[in-house]
Amino acid sequence: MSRLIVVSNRVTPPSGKGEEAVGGLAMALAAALREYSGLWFGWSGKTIPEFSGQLNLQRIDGVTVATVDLEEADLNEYYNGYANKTLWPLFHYRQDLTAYDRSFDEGYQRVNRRFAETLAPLIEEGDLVWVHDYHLIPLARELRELGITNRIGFFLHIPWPAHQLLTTLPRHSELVQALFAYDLVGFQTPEYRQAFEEYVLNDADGVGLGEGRLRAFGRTIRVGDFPIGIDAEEFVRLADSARARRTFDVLAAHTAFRRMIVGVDRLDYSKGMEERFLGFERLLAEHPDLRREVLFLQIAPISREGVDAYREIRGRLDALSGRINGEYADIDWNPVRYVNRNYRRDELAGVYRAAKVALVTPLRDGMNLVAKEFVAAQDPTDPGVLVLSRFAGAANQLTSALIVNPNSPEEIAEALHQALSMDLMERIERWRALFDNVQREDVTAWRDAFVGALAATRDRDQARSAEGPFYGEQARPLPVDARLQPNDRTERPGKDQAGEASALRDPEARGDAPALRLPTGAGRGLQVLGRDQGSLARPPRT
Ligand code: ADQ
Repeated sequence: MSRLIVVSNRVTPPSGKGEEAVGGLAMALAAALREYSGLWFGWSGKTIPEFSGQLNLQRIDGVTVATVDLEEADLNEYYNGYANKTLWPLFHYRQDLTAYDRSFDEGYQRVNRRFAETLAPLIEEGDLVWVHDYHLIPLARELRELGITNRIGFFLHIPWPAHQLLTTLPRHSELVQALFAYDLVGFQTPEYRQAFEEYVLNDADGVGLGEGRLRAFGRTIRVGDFPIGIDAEEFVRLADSARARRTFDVLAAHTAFRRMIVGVDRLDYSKGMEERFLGFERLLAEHPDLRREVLFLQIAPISREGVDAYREIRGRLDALSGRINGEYADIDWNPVRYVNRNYRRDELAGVYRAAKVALVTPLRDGMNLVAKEFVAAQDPTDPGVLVLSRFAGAANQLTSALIVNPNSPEEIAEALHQALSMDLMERIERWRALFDNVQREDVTAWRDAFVGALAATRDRDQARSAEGPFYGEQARPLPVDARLQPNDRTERPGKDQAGEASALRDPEARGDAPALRLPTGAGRGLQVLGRDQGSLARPPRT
């Protein structure tokens, strides 16, 4: 079986059994990596004065993790710059917040090149490489230029914008061309895939060859939609855990005789929280009978503090929650409870279960996992109601939710009223349909569909493997040993001479000392670190 190499901006494997702080996506990727004896590569989250290319390797709960530090300029131009000030707002239809700065673009290309140079020596023949998200679009092109001919897939977690919008991006053609260095490009929904196809056909002189194949820039790739899911089974279990029950009890005591509406989002302008607050305010204004009967809990951990737009939305939400509470609060009731903290996943499960309604109303969202987590956490005999934005990717699957236009506080207020008045039979009926989908199209189904499609690309397109500019004379693949320094050729994190992946076996399982038998010099340097649960225990702020 091929090894799997996962590449993402941040690397967040679970740090041990019983750990409930790591997201379902990280769990699913870690499980795949254990299954395929692969490794997970990305940025360490740390900055150093000057980029060294030093690779840090760790073995965390059966997963090999390889990270690299970046320098301050990389953080500003690549992460806070092109990724989060250019691509994120544009792909979420916020052209007003989109910054076009040449240094951001240069930093983005530079970091992708640096990632490629550090990663390339770790890639072996037959490995499948799975690259995640908008931070890393040019990575495959950079790897190809270093002679990597492996199958490389890309999955975009966020929306792909309409082609008219994409053309407002300087050098949009280069960005799309970079995606043609992959073998498979995956989107969350058919709508995003179609938007990509439209760009290729209209703006890149491309052609559709049928069966999800697209040809442009002298290359043929496969495209598909792979809606991401959650680990539904795990979430059901979490909702029944001791900590979830305790959280449920605490909230039940605090909301006695009241019904709780919940919102859980990273603090991000794409999540529609201002409009949501206004929708709740409207509910209170239009239904005086509901005042004191309802309470809106918004949990919104702060994210991307290095970007101005995030500081601004934070200020506006503080003001808005203060205004609503100022207008309607009573000595024993605050209508809005607004908290900026991270919670463990089992605590979140308890929060979801205690809520009668979830307001998931992003203005644009690739998928939105909170909607699915809320569904999985419900009590089947007395489930809450999901109010869901039509612009969340999840709306394609969760059609039995109350679907709203998140730009309209009126629609949000009406849906809230309908949810709060819904009888038990209708709630159960809607919930069953939702849960059926959440369970069926879970994270494992997503992962297997993507990896399966990636593995099949060359089978179906054998002839193509030696074709196109990325496989041309100039980029003839080098044998893997030729890409390593002479003293790097021992103990690579792959198969050893006996053909066994012994270097990848969990040293804890064998009772080995903490030092790992891992490569001695891949990339431009290598640092093998011991197990470090603390630094990886909490989900990172993205
Ligand atoms: P995000 O924009 O981060 O992800 P989302 O899909 O909702 O959005 O995932 C957020 C995750 O963070 C959820 O698992 C949620 O439980 C967790 N979370 C939120 N608030 C938390 C808190 N206070 N404490 C702890 N955990 C919290 C991007 C895209 C999405 C896409 C995902 C996955 O923007 O559209 O669904 O990737 O592809």
